[in-house]
Amino acid sequence: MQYQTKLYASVAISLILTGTILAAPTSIAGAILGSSIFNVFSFAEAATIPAVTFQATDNPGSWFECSNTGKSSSIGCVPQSVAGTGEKSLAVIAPNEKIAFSSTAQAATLHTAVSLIYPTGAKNMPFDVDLLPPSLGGSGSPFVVSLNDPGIYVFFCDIHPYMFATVIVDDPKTKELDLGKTVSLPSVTAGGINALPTASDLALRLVHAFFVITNPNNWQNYPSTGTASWNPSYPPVPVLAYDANGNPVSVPDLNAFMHGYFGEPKTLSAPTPPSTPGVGQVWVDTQLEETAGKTKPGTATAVDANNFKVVRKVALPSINMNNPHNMWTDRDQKVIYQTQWFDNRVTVFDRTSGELIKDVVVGPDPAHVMTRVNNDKVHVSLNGENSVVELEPRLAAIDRNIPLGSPTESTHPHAHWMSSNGQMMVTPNADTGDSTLYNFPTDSIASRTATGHLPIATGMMPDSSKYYVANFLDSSVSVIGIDNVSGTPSAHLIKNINLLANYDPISGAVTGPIGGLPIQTPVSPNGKYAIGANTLTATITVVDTNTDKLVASLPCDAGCHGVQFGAKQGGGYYAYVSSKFSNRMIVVDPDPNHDGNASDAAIAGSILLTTANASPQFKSDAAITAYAGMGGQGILPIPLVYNGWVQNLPESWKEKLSNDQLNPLENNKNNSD
Ligand SMILES: [Cu+2]
Repeated sequence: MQYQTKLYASVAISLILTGTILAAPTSIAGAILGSSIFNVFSFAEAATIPAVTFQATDNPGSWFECSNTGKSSSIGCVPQSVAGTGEKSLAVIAPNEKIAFSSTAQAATLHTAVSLIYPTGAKNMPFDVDLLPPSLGGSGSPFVVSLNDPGIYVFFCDIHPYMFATVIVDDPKTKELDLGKTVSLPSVTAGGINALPTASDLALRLVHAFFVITNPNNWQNYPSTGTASWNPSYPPVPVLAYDANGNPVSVPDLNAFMHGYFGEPKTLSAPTPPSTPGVGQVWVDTQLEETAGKTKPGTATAVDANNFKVVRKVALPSINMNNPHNMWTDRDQKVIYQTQWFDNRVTVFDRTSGELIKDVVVGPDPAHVMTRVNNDKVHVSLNGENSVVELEPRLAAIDRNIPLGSPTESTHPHAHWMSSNGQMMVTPNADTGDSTLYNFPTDSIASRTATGHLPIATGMMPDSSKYYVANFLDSSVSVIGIDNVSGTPSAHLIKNINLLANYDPISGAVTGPIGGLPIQTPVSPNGKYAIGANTLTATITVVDTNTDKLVASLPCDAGCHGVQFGAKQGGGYYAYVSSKFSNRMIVVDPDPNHDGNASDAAIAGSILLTTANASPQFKSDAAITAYAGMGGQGILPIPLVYNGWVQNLPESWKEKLSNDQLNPLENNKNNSD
């Protein structure tokens, strides 16, 4: 009963608060209300044995690992010989059989099971349930749901939105595997899609993304010299889909079809670093890299920005560091704050020696971390909860939990941003579809602004006049204005930028820059442009902050995820971009001709994140055992060059920066005069 109560409460609250019912087309609101609130999963159903169970894990790729737990009259978990070696999150069952989601094995924190894609009108869809492990008080009983209608279903964790499981409910009457006629994606593009043909470009891109994400053998492994082939594998099985006119499209061999459609195999060339160096270091969380001495994945990798060589990897085997996701540093740039996203801890280690200073339990799914410029306190978002935790510098003590909504809500904040004067914080509330503006001088919520579905990351202007929120499931960016920045602030929505306006989801035609499933979107320190990483389209988007228009997109890698700005030697900035399912980091020069306009943004180079690119001084606290250089997520260039932080740097760092880098806001003012 707990699941249901929680589900209905959270759905109802989110709809009321965000105005989703009013904003969404009637059909989608109807679908949400009709299925999620009123179609109760009965206890009779829950009591019967599921054909397959997806267990939440911390393991790269197989985050929802399939096991056969009943007798399916179809295939059940698709064996590796068919699914592709490494693919463990795919099942085929017969109509009216059940599946389950469980979190009783190794998961250390809260995950969720949410229906993302399902046959239009399918019974029991959509749903959104919490999977709390017994170690955190979970009941231990799985969530069971009956899949009655043939077609393709994709489920995910909406805290870690690349934990995927796919189930095909196969109609025994056809000789192929049935993807169904159309699928609902209530919120994958702005406005939602309620009847996407299964033989459409968007459906194929999503199928492609699933097989790349969930199978580590399908990740992009760049070589250190020469070229390598990227050849993702798909099940070589016959499938039946339907085009936009409702006509059946029979594909005799999915593997051959996908290779033809996406032009695979592709050639990956050895990364070539930028010709102009950066300043200092660039840290990147290689969150999926596995090492000796611990059971959990993830390292933090440091790159020397002078020569773009890997100088350190920090795995912290002594604390079994679990999925390190995002980092920040202190005023002196001496320590690294490190969140453990699949756990409940935040950690601080010495930036120079890599040695652990402290490991602190803060709460479920710590996602992002930033400091406040006025007091150097540390702020960590609890992605599985409702608050941002404030800690003393170096994590010396936990000061308080800052609530982002009412006590009955679960806002699930992911990547917050702090204002350059240290007085405000903005959060993307993934579960309530809005953004909280918090005012520190009064210690209160100044306002909440509705965004799109699953807002995941924020980035703020250097003068705090407005901020950007990436809406993951809508493929849009909300631009939110802040009034009265220095007094009692309040926020209002300026506009939503549709990142897929230049894309036809049926034909796949692309007529301009695009971004699908956006994640991080920081604003440049001089306030000229916001650079976004987009995981579905594998593109880097450039938004001009003058016009708030999408002006360019550049190619990225599979699972394009993190962006941060660092100083370019001699002036200007680099945007460093990480990708989860690639072993390299891309370096973007957002404004090569220094005219303040980023429509000519270009890729300056890329950096291999494995020890094949190590400097002679390379050090590590553990040997890499698998997925070398993979999992790029949080990025942290040292020194911090954002307005507010750059002024607090020690002299030894300041002297490495140019005048415009030291005074980003002044420079901004001059340029716009
Ligand atoms: Cu999760």
